[in-house]
This record gives sequence, C-alpha cells and structure tokens, in this order.
Amino acid sequence: MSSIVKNELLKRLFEAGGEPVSGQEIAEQFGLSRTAIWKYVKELEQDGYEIGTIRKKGYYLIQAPDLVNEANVQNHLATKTYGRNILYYETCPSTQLIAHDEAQNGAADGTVVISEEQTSGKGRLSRPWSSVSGKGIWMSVIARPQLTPQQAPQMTLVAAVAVTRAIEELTGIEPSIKWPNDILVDGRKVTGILTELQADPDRVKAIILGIGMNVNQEEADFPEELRDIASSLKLATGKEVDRAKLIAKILGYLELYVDMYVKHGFAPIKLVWEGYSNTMGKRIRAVMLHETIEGTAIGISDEGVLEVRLDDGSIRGIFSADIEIPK
Ligand code: BT5
Repeated sequence: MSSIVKNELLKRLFEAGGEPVSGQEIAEQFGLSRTAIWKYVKELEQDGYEIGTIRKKGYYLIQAPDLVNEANVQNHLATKTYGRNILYYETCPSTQLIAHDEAQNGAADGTVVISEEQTSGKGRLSRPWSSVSGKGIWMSVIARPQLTPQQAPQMTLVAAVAVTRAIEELTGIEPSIKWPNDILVDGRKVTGILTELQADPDRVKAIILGIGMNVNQEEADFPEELRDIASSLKLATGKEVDRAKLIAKILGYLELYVDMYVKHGFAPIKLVWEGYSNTMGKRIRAVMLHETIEGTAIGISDEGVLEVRLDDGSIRGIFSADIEIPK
C-alpha cells in the first residue's frame, strides 16, 4: 500500500509540473488521513525530492533527484509497452542476471531492470563491465518480440541503432557504431550492448538486452585500464546529461525499431545502421575465439553478419568477433 500511495503522489507531482497538488484529494482517494500523506511527502524528501508546500493548496515539486528510478524515468516516457514496468535497484551484482530470472518467471514484454550501480556488471564472454554508482545507465530490457531464434542476433544491431539515435537527439553529438555492439564517441567506447536469449528451438521466449552507457563519469571515475579506451557523454559534451530522460528516449526508440524489425524485417534497420557505422569500407582486424583475420569490411548481411573481403578476394561472414581498426 505505502509504495502505491507514494508512487501516485509522485506521479501527480510530476504531472502538475510545479503547480500544487492537493494532499486532501489523495488522502480521500486512498481513504487516508492528511497526516499520512504528509508522511509520504517527508519520505519523498528523504529520497532526495525537493517539495514545497502552499497552505490550503497542497504540495508542489521543486526538483527531482538525479536518480534513474521508476517515477523519474516514467515522467519522460512516451512508449506503449517498453518501460511501463520498471524494477529499480540502488545496487545489484548485474541487471542482466535479475532480468533473466524475471523473464523466466514471466515478466511482461518491455519490462526493464535498472540499477544505479552494478558490483559485477558483465560484458560478452563474461568480461567485466565497469558500472560506477549514479553516473551511468546500467539496464536490461526484457523483450518478447515475435521472432525466430535465427532472427535474434540482429537485435544487438536494432538496440545499437536505438541507443545511437537517442544519444544523438538528446545531446547533439553523433556517435558511431562499431560492429556489433560498441557505440563510440571520438573513437572511445561510451556504450556496450549485451544480447542474450531465452528460446525454444523454434521460438524466442525472451531477449535480454543489456545496455551499459557511460553518461556522467569524469575521467577519474574509470578504472585505470579503461581511461584510454572509454569515454562518457559528459566528457564528450562538457555537460551533465539527465539519465532518466535519456533512458526514456532509448526505450522510445527501442520500441519503435523492434516493432519495425518485426513488421518489416531487417532491411530498414540495416539502412539506419549503415549510416552510423564506422566500420564499413575500412580495413579491419576481426579477433575471434580461435583465429584473427584482416580484410575490408564491406557490409552487413540481412542476418546481421559482418561481411569482410579478404586479401585473396574471397568474402568471409563474421558472426561474432572483436573488431579492431588498424591505424
Ligand atoms: C559489452 O561487452 O560491451 C557489453 C556490455 C554490457 C553491459 C550491460 S550494463 C547492464 C547489463 N548488465 C550487465 O551485467 N551487463 C549489461 P564487450 O564487447 O565484451 O566489452 C567488454 C569490454 O569493454 C571490457 O573487457 C573492457 O575492456 C571494456 N569496458 C568495461 N567497462 C567499460 C565501460 N564502463 N566503458 C567502456 N568500456 C568498458
């Protein structure tokens, strides 16, 4: 009960956009006393919300804290499904692990797990992912699109396009995508995407899209070994970025592009993706588990496979690799 009333109160404070909200009305709606409502206002203040009071008129929101909780994200959200159910943590080992459990237990399409901090965030092949508290976006989206398991790997590229569009729109910088899952600004990684699958042989049950984005870190917030290869949106723009607003925008584009992929196939996504790619036409080195090859990246196939022309003129399809662009 308590969190329902508190959420409703917060929702109304947001909706009122700084105008007063009547405590009396909420009290009546939930059959509570005005003092009970006042206690929730105090709780919100303890959570970091600045709330003012006008006698006989009610409470108004002065400022929301820089948190990526449900209320702050949903305040900016314009989606039908994505982000309508948000599970928020101050800290957790990895949002990806929680999202897997939630998906197993039947979480709805578009459910999002968000944490201020991850203590053991992970990348592909279980590599560590640095996720300091309060400075980034560490979230996992549970998507249940009508796709076959063969169509699932392209979801990494769908997510990359959504994230890139969102960053571009909110900050004005134009990031580039390095196949398959890195988003770079000035050649440094600002975002990594981890796509994992729960499927039957013929049907996708859930795709867990892990998105890790460096937003407001200063250089000193990165571990030593990442300082030369990672960047944040703040380092790139010189400005703090509103993480909750950015999450809402990412979810908006994600919903749009996933829907486009399901309805129209990969071709339209591929076009947008190629526009952002920094890899096409370039000489690249693809480091795979058991071999490394060099050649020219010539495109991606409708399966999302990277096509590389080798020096002998033959063409190789790369399903999974780390790409380096030799200087
Ligand atoms: C990725 O893997 O880029 C996927 C990262 C996905 C992280 C999200 S956060 C929410 C969700 N929950 C999780 O636990 N994970 C997902 P990969 O391409 O394997 O890149 C990993 C490499 O990136 C590491 O080996 C480091 O070199 C580098 N790295 C680690 N942390 C970084 C950071 N914060 N910024 C930039 N690079 C980083």
